[in-house]
Amino acid sequence: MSASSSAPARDRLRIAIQKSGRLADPARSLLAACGLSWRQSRDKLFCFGESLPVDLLLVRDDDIPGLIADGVCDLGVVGLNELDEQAKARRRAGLADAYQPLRGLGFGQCRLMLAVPDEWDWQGPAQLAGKRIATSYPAILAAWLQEQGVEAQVVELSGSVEIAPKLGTADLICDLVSSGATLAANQLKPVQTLLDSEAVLAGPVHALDDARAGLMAMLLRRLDGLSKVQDRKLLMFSAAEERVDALARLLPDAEPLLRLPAEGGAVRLQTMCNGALSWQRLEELERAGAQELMVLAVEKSLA
Ligand code: PRT
Ligand code: ZN
Repeated sequence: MSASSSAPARDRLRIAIQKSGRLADPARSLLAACGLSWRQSRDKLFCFGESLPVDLLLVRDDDIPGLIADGVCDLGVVGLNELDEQAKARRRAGLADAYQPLRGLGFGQCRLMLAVPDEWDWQGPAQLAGKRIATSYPAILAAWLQEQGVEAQVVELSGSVEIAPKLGTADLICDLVSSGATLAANQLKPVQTLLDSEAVLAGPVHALDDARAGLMAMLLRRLDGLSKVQDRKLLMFSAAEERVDALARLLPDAEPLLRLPAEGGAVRLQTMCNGALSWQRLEELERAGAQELMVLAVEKSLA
């Protein structure tokens, strides 16, 4: 039975986010940028939505998939690594899928990787046969080993995975890596990626069938609007008519130049650019005849 059909109808959407940790602040900022605001309760575990009927539950990231599965929360912001691990563990236990990633959120990027002692000469997965691999992601690792047709021993640890080879409790590790500094500090080197991860908005596998459905659709549309304008900049400038074609050639990655009505001989122009517009690039445009250059960040879009 789906969570939506077993739970009583609710008219407020509930989103689980990490209480503290790497994903806590970016998750809150992103939801605030979607127009949500909250009154924080005294115990600081529940934030009542003020601008919209969308409440927050502040929890440990490990609990987020289960809260969605149980219908306690409708959505959650969690690392794909955590969601995928728990989804694979459910499948191994013969349970039906209960949540899915709905949107990548563009923060919390990291990779789940195999890392071996520096002195190893890595030749590929076959080398793992009979080895002990320490990890906090036993289900993802077991599924990957099975795909590779390799039999190795999975040593499950809840933390400090990177010191396992030094302690002699494992031969290598499977852990999250972002800068690689932790591996290097422990004389380990990354050799194989099992999962590219980032924070995702996770939701139920079955559509909601009450007032929350509309709220969820609105939130997803706003998130899409934000991701569309991320890194987009509106470039405005003026130029003499005879310089316009040369300036357009300097902006091959921008949308076609839009001419705005202007007084006198100069033409007012604007275009939407992807990515950063460096000072260097603006100076180059200036040398080619652009004047009154202005770069504006784009905040929202419902295009
Ligand atoms: O208390 P709670 O259970 O909520 O938090 P937590 O301690 O379990 O999670 P937290 O806040 O550490 O991480 C939350 C999520 O952030 C993870 O599930 C990932 O999706 C994401 N994330 C992004 C990372 C990293 N980057 C990361 N580098 N999570 C952990 N790390 C650790 C990694 O395990 C290793 O110990 O950082 C170390 C490696 O970092 P580098 O930069 O040295 O490579
Ligand atoms: Zn955790």
